[in-house]
Amino acid sequence: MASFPPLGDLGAETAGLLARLGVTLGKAQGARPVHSPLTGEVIAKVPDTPADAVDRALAEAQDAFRIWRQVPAPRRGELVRRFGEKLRRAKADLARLVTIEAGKISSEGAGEVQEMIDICDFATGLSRQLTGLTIATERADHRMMETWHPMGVVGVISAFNFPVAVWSWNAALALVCGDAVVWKPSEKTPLCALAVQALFERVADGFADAPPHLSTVLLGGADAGAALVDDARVAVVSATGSTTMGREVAPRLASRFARAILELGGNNAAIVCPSADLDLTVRAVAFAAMGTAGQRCTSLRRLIVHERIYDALLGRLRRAYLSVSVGDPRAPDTLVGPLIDAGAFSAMQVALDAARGAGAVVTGGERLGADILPGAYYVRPALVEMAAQEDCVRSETFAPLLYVLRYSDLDEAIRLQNDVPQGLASSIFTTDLREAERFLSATGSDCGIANVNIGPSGAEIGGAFGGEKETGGGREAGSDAWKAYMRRATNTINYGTRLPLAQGVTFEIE
Ligand code: UN1
Repeated sequence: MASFPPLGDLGAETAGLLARLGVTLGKAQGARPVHSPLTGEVIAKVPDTPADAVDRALAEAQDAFRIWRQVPAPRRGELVRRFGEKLRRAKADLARLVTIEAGKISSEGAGEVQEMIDICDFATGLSRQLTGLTIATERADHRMMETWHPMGVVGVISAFNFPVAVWSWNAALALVCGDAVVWKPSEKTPLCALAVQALFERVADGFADAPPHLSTVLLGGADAGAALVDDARVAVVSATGSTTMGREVAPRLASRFARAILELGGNNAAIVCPSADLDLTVRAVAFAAMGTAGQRCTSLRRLIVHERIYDALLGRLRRAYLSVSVGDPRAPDTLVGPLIDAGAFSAMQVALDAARGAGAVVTGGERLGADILPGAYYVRPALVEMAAQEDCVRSETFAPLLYVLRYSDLDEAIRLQNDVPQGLASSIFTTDLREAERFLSATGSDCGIANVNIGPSGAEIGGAFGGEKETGGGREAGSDAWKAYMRRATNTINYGTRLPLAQGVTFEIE
């Protein structure tokens, strides 16, 4: 049975965590209140970074970059390795802070910090593998190669739902690539950012090769993000958030030819085929759609089920939706914590009303515990069965709301899967090799992530993370995503005495 947290305890617990994590909060004027989604209460107040301090921070980050780019990459990797060690020691406290500030259940809070540790390990190894190609040249006595150089200051704009991991994907790579990092976290989760910054500073302070201001946090609303987007001193901006935010940011970055790494909205689907292992599918769908209270970019939002197994699967899913434990995310048996705030709750209700208006059959979706905690937004996840992929299904609602559609042949299912503006993550559940391979082929899923027999969420850091279309096209974390944090130079070297020109061009002067 669901339990809800008591009001009034969280401020003291947060203060204790912040002290252990090394954060001292200033008492600046106009301080911004930080609410915990667990109860809605104010757990701390943080100052916005004033405009003149933002300007100073960008100048200092540039100075840090100029020094850091000269430190050999494996030494840079050593700093990131030590930071990973620090995170291992701080994991329990930081994970708890993630739970209190972002509302994740305990195991997902811990998983998020683990994701930081994993990317630090990955980046440490990468620091010895920043390799360029040697390319055959068409000219005698020439050599052609690529060298990769640090890019500059990397601005990171992150969202509330992954308040620490997404920064770390960017920062760990940027740091081994020789860049300095300036972070504008979500105004909903500044405490997590301050804690990570405090941990990083303690490691960097004890590392002689690290200049000051290698990592900086800017607190505030859209203005602080705009400073990163518009300032010529910021070479790369990695922004995670809604497509609406991306539409603001992308043209401004393009207008100054800055490099953009965009990870925007998703509208992730799973196709369930007649041969699917239903036990596994039910578990995968439950985690992907209800986990993190539906507040992952990769959360499952659309389920496209073959008509032959529709009733069997939906019967099991309805039971899971009605019985899943919603409540205090710190309780060990809770699977679904609160939504981040009132705005998230009302967006979910608007989407549910639109679906009902289109004739949908809705299971769940109601608010829970409002009488005990009027400032917190717990909801029963909603299963929304629809006859067709109506317009309301085609936009992302950041809540535990799963639209269910029926299909009869795979072409139709793939068409439905791709027929949304977003292109982040996707899955197919099947034991039929042909169906699986078709889904992964050029005529299959059009997403940046396409999985077989696992849900669309919960990616490991070893692969490149991101998606196409309105998701923005950026890639972060593993594989060769590091290349976005460096600039490539193509070098051609003539070690002969003649000067042959490319393409056989002659240009003889006397
Ligand atoms: C996000 O929601 O912005 O694949 C990131 C996942 C996580 C990251 C999600 N590793 O669900």
